[in-house]
Amino acid sequence: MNPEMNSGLDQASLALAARAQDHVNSDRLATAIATLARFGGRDDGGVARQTLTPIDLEARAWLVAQARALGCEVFIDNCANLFFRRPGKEALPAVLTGSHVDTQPVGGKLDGAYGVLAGLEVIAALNDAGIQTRRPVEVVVWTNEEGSRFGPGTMGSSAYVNPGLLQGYRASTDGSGASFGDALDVALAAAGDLPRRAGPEAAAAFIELHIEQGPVLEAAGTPLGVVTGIQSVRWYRVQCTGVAAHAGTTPMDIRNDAMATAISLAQKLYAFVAGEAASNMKLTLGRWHVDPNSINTIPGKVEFTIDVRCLDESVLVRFDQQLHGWIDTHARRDGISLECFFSRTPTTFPQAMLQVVERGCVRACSQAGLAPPLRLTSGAFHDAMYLADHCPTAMIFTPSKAGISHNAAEDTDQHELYLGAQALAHVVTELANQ
Ligand code: HGY
Ligand code: MN
Ligand code: MN
Repeated sequence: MNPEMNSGLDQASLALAARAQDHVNSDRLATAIATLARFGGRDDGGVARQTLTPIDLEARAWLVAQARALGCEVFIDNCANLFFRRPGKEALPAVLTGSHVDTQPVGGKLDGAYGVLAGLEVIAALNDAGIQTRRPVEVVVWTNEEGSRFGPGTMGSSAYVNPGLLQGYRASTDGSGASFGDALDVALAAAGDLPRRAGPEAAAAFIELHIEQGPVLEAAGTPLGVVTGIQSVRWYRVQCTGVAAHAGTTPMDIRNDAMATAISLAQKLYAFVAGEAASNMKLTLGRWHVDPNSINTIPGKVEFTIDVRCLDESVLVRFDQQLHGWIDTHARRDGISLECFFSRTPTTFPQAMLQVVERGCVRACSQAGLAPPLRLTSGAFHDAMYLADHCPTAMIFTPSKAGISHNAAEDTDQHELYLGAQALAHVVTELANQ
């Protein structure tokens, strides 16, 4: 953390933090969440708002209007990240908060959106409390965190920290063949006269509020989590090529069945993760393309994706070695191609930031007469994993009902969402007055 931030506990900034926390308004936050959820809202209560789709651009325009109504200056950068800036008394590096508003193809109303809207609620609370912080405060909307339409994930935040990545990201295509670069150019044009931020700026800290998307906090009966870090993640694309042929006339022993090749690999992957139960490794084969995808034609091409996660990076290193070995020794080796297109080592948030987060969470929980916050690691990745390379970074979690996310049923009690925003207000205000 910045040296002056190690100044120990500053009672004045803690008093302001408490005042900001007490001005968070639960109904205003709930209304904002319900309103944003209408952009891509589904009949089942979920949200379909994939990155840089027209509905995402409409949601972004609404957020810009909300930010301006709160008195924020608005900026955009070359990856269409949006920055809602509340000026501070001094032109010091800002305290950043925020998250993403793009969703999975069938997502919920909270994943990402909650962190952005709670950030705007913090600004509203600072306005209501009449607090002008020493440092500027910025709420950020990071582009394409999910990576579902255009892989990899966290494009906006990673390209903010390392602008050299953007050129490669532009070539990424979605299922229709549209490129991220073209979608980005449309988004930048739609942003009109928003001042363009040329590149990354020094930041005092980044703090991201997010739903846990897992079962830990709910099982522990605590409404807030102090996130200590994020597990590692790797994404692969496997392409198996065989020969399309007639399902009824082609003898089994002369087939070059791309699905048989893909399944034989998939079985080895599941066997590996079953053997790694102690490491809590996770494997997901989430997206499959079968060509020609006909009931009575032997698949000529099968492409599937691999998402592996583990807190212990050495497990994913071993997995990678094994995966290459299985492919290199496969009978159909010539028909198999493998591409790793996303890889991030584990993230650990600094102790000094965890203490600031803990102070905000403890006050919110104790004022509500609830259990104190729990420290936990994040199973999901977040934009915070790249901001951690840029400035002192940390996260706050609220529980997810039944641990469900990336699902229309994603939900969290409003009171818990309110407590999370209260904790965020305390953390942001304390950091912005240091
Ligand atoms: O996949 C993830 O971990 C994140 O929710 N996009
Ligand atoms: Mn998210
Ligand atoms: Mn997500």
